[in-house]
Amino acid sequence: MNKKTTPLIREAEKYIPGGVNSPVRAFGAVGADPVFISRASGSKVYDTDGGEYIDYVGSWGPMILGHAHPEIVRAITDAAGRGTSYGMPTDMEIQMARLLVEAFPSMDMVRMVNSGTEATMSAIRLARAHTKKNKIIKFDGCYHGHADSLLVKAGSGVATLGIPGSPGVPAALAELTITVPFNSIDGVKAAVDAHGGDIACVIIEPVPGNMGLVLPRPGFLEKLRNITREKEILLIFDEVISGFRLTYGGYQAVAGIEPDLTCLGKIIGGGLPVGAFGGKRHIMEKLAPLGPVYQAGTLSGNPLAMAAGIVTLTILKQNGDYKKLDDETAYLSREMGKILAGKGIAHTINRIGSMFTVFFTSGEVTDFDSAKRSNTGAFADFFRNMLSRGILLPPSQFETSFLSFAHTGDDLDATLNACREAARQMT
Ligand code: HOZ
Repeated sequence: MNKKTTPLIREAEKYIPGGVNSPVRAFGAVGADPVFISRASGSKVYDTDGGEYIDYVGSWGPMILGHAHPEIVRAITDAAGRGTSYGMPTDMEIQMARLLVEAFPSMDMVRMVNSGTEATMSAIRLARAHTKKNKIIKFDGCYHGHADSLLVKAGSGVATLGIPGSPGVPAALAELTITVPFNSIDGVKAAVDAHGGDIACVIIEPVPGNMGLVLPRPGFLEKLRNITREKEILLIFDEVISGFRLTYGGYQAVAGIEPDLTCLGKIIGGGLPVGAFGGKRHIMEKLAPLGPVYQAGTLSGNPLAMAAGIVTLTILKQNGDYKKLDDETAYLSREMGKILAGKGIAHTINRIGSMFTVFFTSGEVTDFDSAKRSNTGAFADFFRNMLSRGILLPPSQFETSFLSFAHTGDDLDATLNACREAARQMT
């Protein structure tokens, strides 16, 4: 680990709670001080001491084209020269909306916001207004940002820090959030039976990436769609992570399912703050100014974010070789598995496309409970060993690693060499 980061975190702690502006960055769960980044390029990030790391965080998902992609940098620079914010509509917002609607057949209309949290929070308000019902169902370990209703049994930083319940969220509000184990259709049926006609929506990450990576069992999402349709409950897919990550468009296309509302973020902003939610016209038309459901934002549709997002989506649409990314990630995770197995280290690797998580348990990981059975001490040990060898993984067992189009064969070889040494150290 580099020398300058320790003083920087101590300095940051004087002014910023925990020294970080988002808890998962604090490295607390892996027993290390955070790496402070000074720049990034392609597959690499560089710390303030000049240390170089092959990056599998990818800003928690957005950087699918790699860092500082020249066309994105140019688009942002050009946009900035024309002004950084107008608080008025632009033609770029039309281009972005058209790209999203064309990529998601379930969406006729889309509203841009500034983060995934805003997208999910707004989609839930819209679902409640549309159905005139109050309760929502979410899944244990799924994370949909930090809006009050969505922190109940949440993944990501909430899981990493082991925060019980949701202090600061009024009980009366938390009681409206019903939680169910991921992959449990019986759990969904029981919740729907118990709460009768008052469930407005079910919100789900179709491919959860915030309890580590967990995959939906075959048939689970279809059954969820059938139940929600039958009971007139809106189905919201949170594709903030999975959108444009596994294919051009959403995982919903891969699964062959049309949710009622979709939430997006991360990749669609090419690394700038962005979010979006959309769905069928008759639902979206309930939003102000057409309808009574209020939702707004001074920076929504910001020209820099639109410029970066449009270029990112255009490159992905024209040249996004998702099959190559899938093959490379399959190779990396398979070889990592062989190395860990060779040293007798209990592990399970979940992977889909360019997303993967190494869990330190020999059992299957299919939901939050099984994810929590992973040996987080072993993960921390592995993380620190990899970091000291120039490999930056997400600093929590309950997150997902991402490959980008910028990762090279040499990067993968270097990662496997580091993994070999880490595994040797761990045994
Ligand atoms: N959803 C991201 C992690 N899984 C957000 C990162 C953060 O909380 O800073």
